[in-house]
Amino acid sequence: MANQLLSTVAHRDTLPEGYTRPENDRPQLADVVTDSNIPLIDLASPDKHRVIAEIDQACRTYGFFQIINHGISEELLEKVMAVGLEFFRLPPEEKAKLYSDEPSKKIRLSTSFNVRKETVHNWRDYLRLHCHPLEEFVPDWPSNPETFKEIISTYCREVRLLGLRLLGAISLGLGLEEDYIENVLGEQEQHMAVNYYPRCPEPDLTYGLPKHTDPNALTILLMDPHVSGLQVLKDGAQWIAVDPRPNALVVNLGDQLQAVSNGAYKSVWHRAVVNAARERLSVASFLCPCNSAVIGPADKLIGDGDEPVYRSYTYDEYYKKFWSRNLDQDHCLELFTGQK
Ligand SMILES: O=C(O)CCC(=O)C(=O)O
Repeated sequence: MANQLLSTVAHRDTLPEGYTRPENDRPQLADVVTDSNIPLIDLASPDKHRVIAEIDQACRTYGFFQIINHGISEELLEKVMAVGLEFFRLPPEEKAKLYSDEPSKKIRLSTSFNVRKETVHNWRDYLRLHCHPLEEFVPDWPSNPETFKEIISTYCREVRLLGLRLLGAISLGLGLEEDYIENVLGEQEQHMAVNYYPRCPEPDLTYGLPKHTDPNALTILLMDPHVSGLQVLKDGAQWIAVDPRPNALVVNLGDQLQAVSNGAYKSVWHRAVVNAARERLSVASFLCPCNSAVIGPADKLIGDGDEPVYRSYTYDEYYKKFWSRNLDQDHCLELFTGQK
């Protein structure tokens, strides 16, 4: 129900019922560190081989990296953030028109992750949009704020081109043909989550989003330039904060690239924590294989005695399995190990 949206009510000094995590599952914010080695890759560098090598290294070690000089203008990034915030500040009756807690709906304003299934909620509202092909979906996107459709569709177009370019570099880094991954993933869908995390009275007790990996191929995240919140798990043990850098985008690998790379690349565990003083917005763009794409380790990567870690499956099978579970359960890809 739309009255579950966090962005429509004022919050006082304690968490409402249903948001407090059990003691053994809290963010332990004092244990989170910053890491000055988080890979930062300049996509405009004239040394293309070096860019590919840096991306390869980042995918093997961290499973994510930040990019600068990616070709999307500062002005557009600012407009996307501004129109996103404007959307969440609309009056409740306007937002209620788009509310749904049905995960299969292609355009929906919702809250937490999967309110129908989960036992503890997350401190997040989100607008979920399907974005490709744009002509098919844009007519049903919010028409309030008035500039929303134009700004977000321009961003979607640019972010898709950027994503395809990155997939080419990732293929080359794996020693595959430049178009290998793009061909495997087929005519990719593109989804967007505009995440809004209101100020939270007790950020130590809850999450904006609990630890999860992304089920898709590649995620490009535009973060609020002023408020931190994204944290990633390094070496399976240490949470590190990914502080925003001006005009940078964060790229993280999803489960499908871990499968294609036969486990050489990591689909990184990440989470969003919330903040007592500031609201925060992030815009995640997901490149997703087409439903019928058959995913599995690339043949070239399982020669020379390397056994396939994952069996082949269709993305449709994977995506249904992902949404039938809780976000923070074990890695969904673990259910797809075995022979090709
Ligand atoms: O808000 C963030 O920093 C993370 C968002 C995210 O992980 C997601 O939308 O899947």
